[in-house]
Amino acid sequence: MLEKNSRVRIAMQKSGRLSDDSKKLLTRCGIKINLQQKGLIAFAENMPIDIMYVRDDDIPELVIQGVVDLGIVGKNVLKENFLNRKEKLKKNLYNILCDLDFGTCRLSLSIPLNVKYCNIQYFQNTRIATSYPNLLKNFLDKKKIQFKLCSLNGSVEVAPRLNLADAICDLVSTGATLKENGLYEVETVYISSACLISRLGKMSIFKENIINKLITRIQGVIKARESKYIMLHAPISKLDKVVSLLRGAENPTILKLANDKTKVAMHMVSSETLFWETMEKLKNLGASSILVLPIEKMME
Ligand code: PRT
Ligand code: ZN
Repeated sequence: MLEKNSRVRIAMQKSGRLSDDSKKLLTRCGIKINLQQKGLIAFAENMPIDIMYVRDDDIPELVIQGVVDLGIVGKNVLKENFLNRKEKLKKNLYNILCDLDFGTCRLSLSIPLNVKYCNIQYFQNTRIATSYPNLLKNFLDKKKIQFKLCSLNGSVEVAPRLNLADAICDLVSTGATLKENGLYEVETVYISSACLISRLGKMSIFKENIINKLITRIQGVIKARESKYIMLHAPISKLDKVVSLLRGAENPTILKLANDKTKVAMHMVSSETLFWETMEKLKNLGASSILVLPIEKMME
């Protein structure tokens, strides 16, 4: 029998850098979300899962307070939330269930291009604009650097031009925003990516089973995304060398060719990512008919 509140509630970003990837991940996991629903909560049609669309900064608290069972959020937001707590509240507040393969970025200190940077002492008594005051203070305190905080919620990168600050501490992914604003990175404060967290406290066996199923599927989706199915013909004398070029392909399937006794066909799954370079190296070893295929789903 289904108990009350037996649906697993997941909080994810409503609109922003993590929202598309979060939705895609759940869709890939086979969860059919009714995308027509525009409200705060959407219901999955084929699993007992509800999605709550919120601002990313609210996700840690929603999980900590038990309003939702799971959350998809950047580690930067989690760490900032943690550091913002009073000392006695800095305990284990949620579980990180798995790392996700999106939302990758770094929180960096950047300064104007026309300023020379020697070392961290540069920041002594400077004005630094950021939306991450706690991560910044935590980093600079360890280096015994005093600074003046210029707390901004958005458009941090314009602060030096407006003479509001001498430097900024902001998230960077491609670096294009810094470039456009005449700034360059000099120190990495924190490296981040998205993760799946769960609330503490007892859950029913029913919910635990759904969550475990979801974690297995997420891990399968991530594994499939970083893996490729490779088929090629290789000289029998070079099999070991071929395998050594392909990460994770230690156990290939080997098949005879109809009309060539010097070569065999090899089928394998590999997590090799530098594919053009690797294909050139395979070709140099005498491999031919190289096919690289994406993998739709994977379960070990
Ligand atoms: O409205 P809401 O509060 O939900 O969203 P938000 O505006 O606070 O957050 P959003 O959507 O900008 O970011 C959500 C999360 O995505 C962050 O907490 C990070 O975990 C992750 N993430 C990954 C990023 C970036 N990459 C990123 N590049 N968050 C923000 N940026 C911004 C950065 O602040 C800067 O303005 O993108 C710009 C730099 O990007 P590049 O590519 O030019 O370097
Ligand atoms: Zn936010």
